[in-house]
Amino acid sequence: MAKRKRSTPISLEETLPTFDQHSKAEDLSTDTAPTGKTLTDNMGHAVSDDQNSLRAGSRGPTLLEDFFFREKMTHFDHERIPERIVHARGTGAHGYFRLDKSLEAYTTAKVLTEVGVETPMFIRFSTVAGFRGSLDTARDVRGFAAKFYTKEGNWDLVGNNIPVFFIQDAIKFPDLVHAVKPEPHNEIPQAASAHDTFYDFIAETPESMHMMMWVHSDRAIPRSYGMMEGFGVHTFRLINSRGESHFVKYHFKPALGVHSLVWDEAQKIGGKDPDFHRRDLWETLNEGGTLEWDFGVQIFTEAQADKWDFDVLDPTKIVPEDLVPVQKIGRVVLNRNVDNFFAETEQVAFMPTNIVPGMDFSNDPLLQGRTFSYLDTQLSRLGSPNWVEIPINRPLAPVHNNQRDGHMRQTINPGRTAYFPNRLAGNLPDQAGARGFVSYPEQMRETKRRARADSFSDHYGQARLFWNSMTPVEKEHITKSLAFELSMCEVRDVRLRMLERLEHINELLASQVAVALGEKPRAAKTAQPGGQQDSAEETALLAGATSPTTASGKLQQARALSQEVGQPKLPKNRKVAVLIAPGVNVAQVNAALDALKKAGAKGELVGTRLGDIDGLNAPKTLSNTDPVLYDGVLVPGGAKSVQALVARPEAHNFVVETYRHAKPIFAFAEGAELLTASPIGKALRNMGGKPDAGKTDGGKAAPVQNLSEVGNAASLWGNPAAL
Ligand code: HDD
Repeated sequence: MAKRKRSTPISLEETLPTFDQHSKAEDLSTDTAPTGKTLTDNMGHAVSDDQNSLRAGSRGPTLLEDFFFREKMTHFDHERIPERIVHARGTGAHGYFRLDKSLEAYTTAKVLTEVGVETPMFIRFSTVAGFRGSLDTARDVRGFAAKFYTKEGNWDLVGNNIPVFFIQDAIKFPDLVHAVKPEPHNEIPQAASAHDTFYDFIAETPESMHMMMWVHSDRAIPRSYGMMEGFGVHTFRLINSRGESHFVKYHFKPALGVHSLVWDEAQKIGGKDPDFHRRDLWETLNEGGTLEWDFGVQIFTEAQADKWDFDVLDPTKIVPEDLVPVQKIGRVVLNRNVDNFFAETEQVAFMPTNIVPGMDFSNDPLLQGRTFSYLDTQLSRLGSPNWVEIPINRPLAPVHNNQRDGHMRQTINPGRTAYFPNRLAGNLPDQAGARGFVSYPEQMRETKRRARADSFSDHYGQARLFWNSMTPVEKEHITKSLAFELSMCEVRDVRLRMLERLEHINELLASQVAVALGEKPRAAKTAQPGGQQDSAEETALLAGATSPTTASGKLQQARALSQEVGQPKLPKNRKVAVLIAPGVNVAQVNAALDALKKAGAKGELVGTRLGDIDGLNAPKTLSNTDPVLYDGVLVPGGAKSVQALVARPEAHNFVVETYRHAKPIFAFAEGAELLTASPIGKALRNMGGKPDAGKTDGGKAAPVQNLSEVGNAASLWGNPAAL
């Protein structure tokens, strides 16, 4: 696309010269700083010496007239902007949305009706509670904020990887955030909800119980951003050309399926590589890979919604996919890293109010409050109403209006009229009328009051649905997570009040958590500390193709909620550590790396030392990386190499930790000796050398030509049955 001359009037109807997935990249390129050979200051003066300030004599004081020094220092002093009050820690990437199926029956929005068009996108992923420099793998909700640069202006879907929220009304948001952030007197703990103020608030806020189930599930510790779902959370509206309204919920379904870390891994990764998710995204895109999601919608009418026993305006509720299936309508692909983190990822600003004609809000009271908060926050974060001109934020659609001036205004608006109506400029720019954004003319006959609808009062039904829909392993993880977080609360009363809440969801869950907290079991059922017992009807889920329902038709379980059921388990974007030392069987290593690559996975050489080992290049060593950073480990043959590995405790640790976290271990030829020499050797021998549910090849030497099985064995990834 040619460089846009922003001062030339362009009518709304005029189509953009070209519009495809690259349009935003081309737009951003108009602001990319040229790389020159001569160092200059910001006014273009060539700098003679950037290493010595101007002094009175070589040992005297620095002179005030040193404008090079002052400019450089002043700029540096002002390089930071306030971090986001929530979602401060995050990272983002560019990509596009391709529509495959038109929603013309429901909306006039071009982004959802023009099949085949590739709309440029920017997505920022984040954690909620931690500061900007905190770790990626905290137990937390992940922000999933998507900006679509559509022909009709920007559309932001500012969602999360969890489809419900903690609270029902935006007026409670400051309380929620104050409670979960580090406590104000000592600013502890960082990026963790495991503390008293959070659970004090939650225990007094029963509407948060459904969300509690999700944040204690494995969803809150994703393996990567490309292995988590995204949700618009709220019910929104779509409006078609006849002016009819339908409700809609938006979904992003990851092509790789939903997969998670286990808590032990997540905690260790936090120390070993706090940038774990950020690095995964960066490396994948840098190596030419992509992160992809199916984009889907649940569409339903107000009349349908009126019949359900929950309120679709209540953001603590999902619309189960068994009631309204998700129709996949297109593909979201992330394929390009940013050029500059601050300019793009830090300055990107999302607003739920960025919607296009053919869309509208619902009366969800959380969404209603959000329509105020985001513009307000951008003003304080980015410092001026002209933040909309920042390259990453400005739309591809032309902008022309009478807004002027303010801090850091970039646009040069020619002419003398900056008001409407005007006869001097022919009343331009003119209003679009029905062609522009028109709010849905909903009939309102309510009495003004501060109150919550009765239909918002069931706080436990869907929390139970979630719990009932979990597999035994998933239930065990939720139980352990609750036990962990509540055990970190110092005030016993906070723990006891939370146990009372849990009792409303499931007595066994409450009892098991109680026992772990040193309290009496909450109910008649016997609690097994650390264990999980369930009644038959609670675990009946896995077999059937559809979710079982109760006789009354109410959902007892919903298959889509479990991440162990029906998710694709693919080797793509997985990373395997290949342990090598001098004397390694190079042919085996190369064959293994090839096989992994063919399967879409990546092998990373981890050497006993850095760099060259028998002509192979190890970018990592046993000491500068860790098994928790990989999805599996592979030990190739080569007697000398394996001997050297057996002599290194870190190599044993690779085998043991990978085994503990139920990730695949592959050993070829002599490589099996590391397995048998390691502390898991005994376990392997006890198994009679038989494969342990595919975790190892049982210590048997696997011929090189069978390495393609690396790809097949990778189907094990996604098995959450770890510690
Ligand atoms: Fe929010 C940021 C998602 C409720 C107020 N929110 C923010 C981001 C995401 C969400 C993903 C990060 C955007 C980025 O990457 O820049 N927020 C949600 C979801 C919610 C939600 C899915 C419930 C369904 N948020 C919510 C409420 C309020 C806010 C009820 C206040 C009324 N959120 C904000 C904010 C932030 C924000 C303070 C901080 C930074 C920003 O907006 O740009 O305005």
